[in-house]
Amino acid sequence: SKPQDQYEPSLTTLGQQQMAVPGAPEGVPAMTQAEFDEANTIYFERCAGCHGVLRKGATGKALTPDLTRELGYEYLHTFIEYGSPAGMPNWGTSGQLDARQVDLMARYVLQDPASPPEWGMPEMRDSWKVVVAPEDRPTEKQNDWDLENLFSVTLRDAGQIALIDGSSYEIKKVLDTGYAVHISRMSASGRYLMVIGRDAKVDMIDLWMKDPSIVATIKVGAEARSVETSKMKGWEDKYAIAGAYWPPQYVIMDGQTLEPLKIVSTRGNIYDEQTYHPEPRVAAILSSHYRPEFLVNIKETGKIQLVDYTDLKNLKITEIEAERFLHDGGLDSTKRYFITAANARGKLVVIDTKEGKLAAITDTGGETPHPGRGANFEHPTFGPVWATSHLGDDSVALIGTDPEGHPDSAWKIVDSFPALGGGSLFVKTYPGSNHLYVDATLNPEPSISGAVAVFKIDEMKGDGSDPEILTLPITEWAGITEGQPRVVQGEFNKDGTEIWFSVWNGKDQQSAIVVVDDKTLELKHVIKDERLVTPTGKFNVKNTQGDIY
Ligand code: DHE
Repeated sequence: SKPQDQYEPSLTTLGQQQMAVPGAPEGVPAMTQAEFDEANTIYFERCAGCHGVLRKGATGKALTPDLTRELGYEYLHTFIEYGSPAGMPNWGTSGQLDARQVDLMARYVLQDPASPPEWGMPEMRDSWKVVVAPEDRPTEKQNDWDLENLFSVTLRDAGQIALIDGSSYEIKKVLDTGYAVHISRMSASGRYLMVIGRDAKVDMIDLWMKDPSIVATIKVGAEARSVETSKMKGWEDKYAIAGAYWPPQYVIMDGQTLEPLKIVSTRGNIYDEQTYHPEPRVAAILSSHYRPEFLVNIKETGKIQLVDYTDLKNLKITEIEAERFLHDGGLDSTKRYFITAANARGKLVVIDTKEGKLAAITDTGGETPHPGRGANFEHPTFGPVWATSHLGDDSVALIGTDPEGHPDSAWKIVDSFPALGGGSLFVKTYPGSNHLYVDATLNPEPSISGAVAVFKIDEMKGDGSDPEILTLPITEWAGITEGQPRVVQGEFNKDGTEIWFSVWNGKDQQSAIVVVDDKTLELKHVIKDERLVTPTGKFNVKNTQGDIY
């Protein structure tokens, strides 16, 4: 099990510090302190990401007591047990929460929310540790690993990442990190791997060491999802940035040591109504290839900040009015445009990172777009397009991304067609591949959440007819029969010849990674290992370094 870092207060403790002693208002089921603490931890680990720390809602519905008490215990219990096709996971029937915990959570959301404390420079500096100083690190690569083909795989509930070799499928190393690492990002040089836990712990791994290890670590808040490094020419590996959900802020750090240099709060007014929001969380962060800037999505207020990192003392931020509920997104194939989902608004926002301006806001025609980083390919009719699937329905939407060569299609939804079902999280293809892959991870139906849809790009007609869906039975290929394993997030190897899918099962159940041959769509390999606990995100070093997707 994972050693608890001594400086790292648990989320339960964070919640407790300011939590009123639970005495239930009239009509609200009572909870003991121990029950409230347990539910509070489950809430932070499972629910806060969608519903917000203050329970004001975003990807998920608002769960403030005025609303939950209106809905009542029975309704909440059923929702938590069975989920909904619109994206609420079926926590009970999937076995992720047991009957006692479902009851606990239904009672918990009827109570007043706990508000965790702030996390400023003193707390960050206390948590910051340089394990190996830059001058004590190797000056050249000291191992024989094929770094470009290495995959950093999140072992979500174990609080670890696995480094897996892309040709031998061997687990080279498992590292203890923060809890439920959300993403891995590579530094521009391809040397440093940055990971961020849901608990806002950032770890920096030096892949040049004989035995790649964590060389610096810091905790940037209580809840977080994003980390990135400076990629502009001349600024490679100079800075890192991490965005937090709680407190709502981001921090710019030294790219060699993670020393915290500048914290920027994102609290402020919603872009259109111009009313104050106490919890505008930092969602996706990307690094511009055209300017020395980080692109920071601020979810609840609907703003995208372009943060110029050339002069941190006289920080220049371009703030773009975009759309509320900004979440994930990625670059187009030229890396000039950033396309990102305002998920609860059903929209895509396009930023021109060269001009530093809004290029377009487009309705996807679907419910809750969730692209991950999206998928770039050359459509036979519409030229370069970028794809997203949806959490709330089965549709895949394609947006034209070539304003020069295909001005008529640029930033318009040029086609939309059904995949396997709602609950999709990620789409994927690769330069040169003829396949677009679409998962349906959160679909309540096991035969759907356990499979992946594939579409042949050269057969996309663009005449309004739906392309044929090929279904890959990934869970069946993994040979896992227990639980409701969910297939999530395809990622290609360095040559673009294989795509890897996680088969994500319960913590005490068997999980796997299934490797598919991209040409033949046949099963190539199944990685099973007792260390592979709840694998979710997979990040190939080369693709992550070069923003290839
Ligand atoms: Fe994610 C990306 C937030 C649930 C796996 N997820 C992101 C990003 C954000 C985000 C803001 C973009 C980061 C960036 O690019 O800088 N995710 C959230 C949530 O708020 C949400 C909805 C709820 C929560 O409680 O966290 C959520 N995400 C999940 C999961 O349940 C997933 C499937 C499993 C897990 O590990 O928790 C999950 N999210 C991922 C992955 C990526 C991601 C694998 C990166 C995709 C990529 O290809 O880059």
